[in-house]
Amino acid sequence: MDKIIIKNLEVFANHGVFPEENVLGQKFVLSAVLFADTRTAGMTDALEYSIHYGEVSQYITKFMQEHTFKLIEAAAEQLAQELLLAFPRLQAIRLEVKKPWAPVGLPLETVSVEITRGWHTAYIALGSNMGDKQAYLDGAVEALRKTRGCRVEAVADYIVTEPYGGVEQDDFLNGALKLRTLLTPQELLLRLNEIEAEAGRERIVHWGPRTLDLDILLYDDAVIDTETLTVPHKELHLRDFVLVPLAQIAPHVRHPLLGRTIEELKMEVVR
Ligand code: A4P
Ligand code: MG
Repeated sequence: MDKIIIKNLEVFANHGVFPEENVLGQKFVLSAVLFADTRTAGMTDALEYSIHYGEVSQYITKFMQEHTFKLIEAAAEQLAQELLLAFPRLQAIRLEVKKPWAPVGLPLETVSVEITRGWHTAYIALGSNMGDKQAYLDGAVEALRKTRGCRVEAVADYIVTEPYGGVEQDDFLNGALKLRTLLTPQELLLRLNEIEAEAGRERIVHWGPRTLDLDILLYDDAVIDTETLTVPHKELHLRDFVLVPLAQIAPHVRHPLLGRTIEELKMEVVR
């Protein structure tokens, strides 16, 4: 992807573990690589299609001066997040915070932290088969919309489906949504679990009735297999109640393990 690069912006600010650092302040030097598509700006010569590096530099300066963190890790993390939220064309950022006057008592040139953060695309399955099912699904969409660092970009039509998995229970209402997120997969799972808990979800019977079930179907092209999280979702390719809504919003997205598109997977399951 294209880059806009800001190198060695000096800011006098008050971050540090020692109380003197928070009072006296010191020099910080920041560099940022802004990842964005600059093609249209390049072809039209119009700033509105790019990111104003002057505004980004002002933003960085103000942010560093208005906050006090103990760690440059925290300064970098929070600043990267704020920039990604504030500048819509910014897809990802590599940010380095250098501290040339770090009180180490040795003749080093600088210490620094460098991080890369950005927007990710996740697809979430929604399901409910208790109470006011539509209200539970709508509530989940709304809760994700309000989550900091999450943007709901598309919501599939809800569909009524017969229960799958052998447990005798009421019909489901199922859906899927596309999310742009700054959260990591684990953070996203925790947030989904919170939203389920707020909907009164109790885990009694595995695969049993639930007010709200939120599963991560895909997260970029990530392949994850840990005790708490499997991505792509283990049964994604087997379930019509997942593939039908997902194919509505992501027909051409490819399953990173099976190499087939969602539309192709759907056609195999729905006959
Ligand atoms: N977990 C692992 N990977 C993921 C992931 N990609 N997304 C872990 C979300 N969670 C993931 O889930 C158990 C654990 O799976 C979580 O703690 C998480 O760490 P759970 O929601 O607590 O329990 P569950 O719902 O009983 O299991 P699960 O696997 O979510 O059930 P399913 O597979 O979603 O099946 N029939 C129809 N027609 N429509 C449905 O929506 N849903 C189910 C539940 C059964 N039959 C259905 C439907
Ligand atoms: Mg679940």
